[in-house]
Amino acid sequence: MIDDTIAAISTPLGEGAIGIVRLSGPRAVEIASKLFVSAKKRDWINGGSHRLIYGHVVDPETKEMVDEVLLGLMRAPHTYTREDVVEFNGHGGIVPLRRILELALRYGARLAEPGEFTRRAFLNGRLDLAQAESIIDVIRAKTDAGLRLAMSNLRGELSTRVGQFQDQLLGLVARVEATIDFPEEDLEEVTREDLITITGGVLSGVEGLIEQAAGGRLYREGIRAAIIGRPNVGKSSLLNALLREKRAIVTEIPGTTRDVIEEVVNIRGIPVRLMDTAGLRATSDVVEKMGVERSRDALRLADLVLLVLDASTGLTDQDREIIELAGDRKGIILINKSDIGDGRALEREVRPAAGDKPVKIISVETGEGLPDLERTIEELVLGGRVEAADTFLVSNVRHKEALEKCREFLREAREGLLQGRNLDLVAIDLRAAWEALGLITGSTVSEDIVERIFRDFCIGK
Ligand SMILES: Nc1nc2c(ncn2[C@@H]2O[C@H](COP(=O)(O)OP(=O)(O)OP(=O)(O)O)[C@@H](O)[C@H]2O)c(=O)[nH]1
Ligand SMILES: [Mg+2]
Repeated sequence: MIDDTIAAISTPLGEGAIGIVRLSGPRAVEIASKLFVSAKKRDWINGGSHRLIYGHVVDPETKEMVDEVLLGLMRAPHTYTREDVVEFNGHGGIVPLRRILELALRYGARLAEPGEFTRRAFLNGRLDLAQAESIIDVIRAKTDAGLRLAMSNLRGELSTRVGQFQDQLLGLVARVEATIDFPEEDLEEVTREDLITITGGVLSGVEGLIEQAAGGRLYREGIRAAIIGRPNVGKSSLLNALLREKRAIVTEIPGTTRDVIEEVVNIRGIPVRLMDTAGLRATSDVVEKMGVERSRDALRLADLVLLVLDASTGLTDQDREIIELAGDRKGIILINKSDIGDGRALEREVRPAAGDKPVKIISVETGEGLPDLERTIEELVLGGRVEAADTFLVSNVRHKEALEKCREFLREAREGLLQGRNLDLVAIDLRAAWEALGLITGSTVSEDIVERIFRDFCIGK
């Protein structure tokens, strides 16, 4: 039983229209009642729950009015933490919020640790671990698709699936153990077939989730893409076009970009960290030389390479060198400036050197080929399987590892059943598979893992 009351500033520190100090725990209302004076001197404490009451925070010792607030009163159990929660909605400035927090601490609250509110929601059974983790993903979502994915996990869709697998496994364990207990009724052929089928069913379900994990991670974390090419081919123009903003300087002078410019763009729901780089060429200019070095670093860091060529100048030796430099990295060759050059001719010329990189003809100037480029990026990073973001249930490495662990035990169990291995051993593997799944929802997770997960949260969440 949790018996202390925690408090924290739950909004970002800085100037804002409002700021919130949140309290949760058995003494939340009592502590708030010492600091808060309702404007109409109402008996708000004994009134209904889930209300906003207008009034002031007053220092009980000095009688100084600290801030004008709306007090949100939410009584257990229908609250974020399932405990009594009080929120002071004050003016969003560091000083008034700190003062309210200090008063709450003075009258009996303890400063909350990072993620402690959410942790209480977990400990009190309002959320399972996967749902609690998805709250960070909601906060950190970079695109609408990423948000949809996080929200589907918050609603518990992954947990439901995992829970179904766990139920099936428990059923299996029960059947296997029943057979162990009554060895004289040796396992019949039909029953063994049955067990193999069910184990195989859970195994393929788990494998399905693992397969999708890469896609889920993409929507959550995104990828890095480097735009490379020789000077003046239109790299910065491409960054601006994908960003829909004039971020990088564009001129007709080769060597305009001297440094790596990074921006996150939303490409069909996938957050892509685009790096516009200095044009690659041999140069004696010191600054440009350093820029070229950084371009090479960006290329090394990138998950995806966008290699830009210029249709109006044709393929040069420099272009060939750059194509070689990109090697067999995942990427797309873009033939730009098709509005003033023969894109098709250059395409024919470059194909033999392109390897398995798709070659696309575009014009940043007219916008030709850009929607198609975005689709190609999506297909390439999703490995050709383009699906809606919320069909990817697994986006978290920890969940993926738990599923992989489960898969190993299930394979072992199925092997055991197929080879007629001792059922005691099969039962051990099935139990271990069940436990691995519990790491996701938190039903079998150890205290220090829980600790580590919530440490990642912000204070006040
Ligand atoms: N006609 C035409 N001009 C383009 C196109 N894309 C870019 N340009 C022009 O090409 C010139 C160079 O564009 P940038 O985007 O600065 O080229 P860059 O590759 O970033 O060049 P560096 O930074 O010097 O390496 C500018 O004058 C652009 O307006 C295109 O599709 N068609
Ligand atoms: Mg540039």
